[in-house]
Parts: sequence; structure tokens; C-alpha cells
Amino acid sequence: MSNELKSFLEGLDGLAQDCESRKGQACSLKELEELRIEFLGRKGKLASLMGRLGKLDNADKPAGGKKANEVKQAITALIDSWEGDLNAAESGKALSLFDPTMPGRKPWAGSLHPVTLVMEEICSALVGLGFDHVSGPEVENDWHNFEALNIPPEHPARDMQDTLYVSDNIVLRTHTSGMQIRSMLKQEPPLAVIAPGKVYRRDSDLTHTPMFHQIEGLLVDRNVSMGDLRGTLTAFVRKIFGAGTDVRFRPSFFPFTEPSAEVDISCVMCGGKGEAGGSTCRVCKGTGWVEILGCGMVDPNVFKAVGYDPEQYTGFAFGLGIERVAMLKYGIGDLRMFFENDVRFLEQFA
Ligand code: 2NL
Repeated sequence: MSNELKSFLEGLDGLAQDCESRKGQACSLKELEELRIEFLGRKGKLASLMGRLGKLDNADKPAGGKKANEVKQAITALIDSWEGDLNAAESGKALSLFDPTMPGRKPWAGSLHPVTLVMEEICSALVGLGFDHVSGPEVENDWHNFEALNIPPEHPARDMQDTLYVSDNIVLRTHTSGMQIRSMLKQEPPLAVIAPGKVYRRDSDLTHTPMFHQIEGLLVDRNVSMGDLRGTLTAFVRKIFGAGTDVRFRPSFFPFTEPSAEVDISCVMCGGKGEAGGSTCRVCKGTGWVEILGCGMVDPNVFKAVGYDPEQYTGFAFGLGIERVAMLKYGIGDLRMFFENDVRFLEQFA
């Protein structure tokens, strides 16, 4: 073997060893590509060695060319295998961020507000008793909110202290009665409607909020009596608070009903005993009763305002606060809970 060939073959072996010694040096695919160019590129280390192949004796060329091919393939195979390793490492890194065995995150589903839940329950109980659901504006004029309801101009309910005025003649409705006044203006008896919604009062302390929810009911026909009122409301509260609920009617006063009454039910907390666990019941304060709604026979003056003949028709009406019912039903002690919208409170009603 000629010295030229020997030195050429040694050069090729050296190149292969050089490449092998670079194992682990390329830490990214970009660095590996630079390594590939260094060894196999057009102006790379193998290419510059190959310049010496043409200067060998013709007899030595086949052996030199064969070796050069082998070394080229060995280097290519080496770099290809490192590329495989790098790719595996990269995807391993990605997998460690997303452990596919982790349980999925539960989507957050909203739930209805307790005031909405109670409102819907009360409405469907009354619709079940035959009442129609009506709606109307929260910004109301003086006539619908006061005048038609037998609340005269000098009545204290009209005082700026109690009512939120938009202008001289326009208020934020202080009760939902305006909707029922509209129902009566629109149609002749018989009529049975419920009017639920937000109402506004100029009042804000521990037990009052400037906005709260109310539902009122109104039934008008010939020969409607106080007995119809008692029977309807007793059936209604037993639907909401349970069949075992005791009911009592106490005389009261509202400008729009005569006679008027307030309805108490046996205490939802102590069952009417007045004490729970050896101490005075905090819900009924020991009386065994809690007030739940106000009601009465529609005052003839209200009928006159809407053009109904009070000699032909009689009717009953009632009203109740939704937040109050929700507090009793769910044992909530603080009115402010309904308006803070703390999810830890709200999600209990899911
Ligand atoms: C209460 C008491 C009440 C009415 C509301 C009414 C409506 C018309 C005619 C007559 Cl159109 N009355 N509504 C009657 C009695 C009581 O509400 O304590 N509400 C929270």
C-alpha cells in the first residue's frame, strides 16, 4: 500500500473518530444541523479530505473511494441517530408538562340564585292554583304606583323618605301592584294574576335593602269572599312550606285592601314550639309563629280607579317578599348574603 493511500485512510478514520467524540455536544436540533454541516457539508471536513482522493494513484483509488463512502455513511448514521435522540427528548419534555393521566378539570357550571329559585317555586305553585303570570315596568308613574291603589297625595308612603323618585311624577316602583292595575284596566273580571319582580325603597340597613323582590297576587270575580282568600293562601303556603304548616290570619291595615290581614305560619325552625335545643328559637323569638305575607279584600276605591263596579265584583289580593321566604326556607340569617354574590354562598344552591 502506498504511503499516500495509507495517510488518506488514516485521515478518514480520524474523521469518523472525531465525529463520534462529539456525541452529546449538540443540545438542540439547530446545533446538530451545524455539526452535520461541519462534517458533511459542501465545504465540510469530509469534502476537504475528498480533494485528496483524486491525487491518489489510479490503483489506489477504488480502495480510497470505498473507505470514503463507508465513513460518510457511518457519520450520516451517527448524526441521524443523535437527531432521533434529540426529538425523543423534546417530546418527553412536552409530555412532562401535560401528564395525560391527570384527571380533567371540571368545568364550572353556574347555578340559579336562591332568590330566583324561590321566585320560580312560588310562581309555579300559584300558576298551579290557576293564576296567570304578568309583568310590567320597574319605573312607574305616580298614578299606577299610588293613586290607583288608594294611596292619597299626603299619604306617608309617598314621602321622599320611603320612595325613590325619578322626577315629580315618576318613581321606582315601591311594590308590584302597578302591573295588576294594568291587568284590570285591560280586562274585565274574572281575573287571577300574579305579578313578580324587583321593587325599590329608600331604605338600607341590616334587614332592608334598597332593592328587593316581591310577588303579589290578585283575584277578582263575583262573590269572592274572605273564605276564598283563606283557602287559597293556606293551600299556597302549605305547597311552599309543607303540608304540616299551621296558618293564622291577624287583622292588619293596607290602604288598598279592606279588611286587611297578615298571615303567620308555624315557625319553620322550631315547628311552632318556640324553642329549639333547650333555648329560645332565634327565628320566631319564642312565639312559634313567623309572618309570611300580607293580604286582604280589594278596597272598593281600587276597583273604582280601574273602572270595575264594586257592587258587582269583589276580590282578594296578597303580597310577599321573596328574600324573606328564601331566608326562612333555607335558614339564612343575614339578608346581605343575597346581594354580596359570594360564590361560596351561591354554589350551595346548585
Ligand atoms: C305585603 C303586603 C299586599 C296587596 C299587597 C294589592 C294589589 C292590588 C289591589 C289590592 Cl292591585 N292589593 N296588593 C294587598 C295586600 C297586601 O302586600 O306585605 N307585601 C310584601
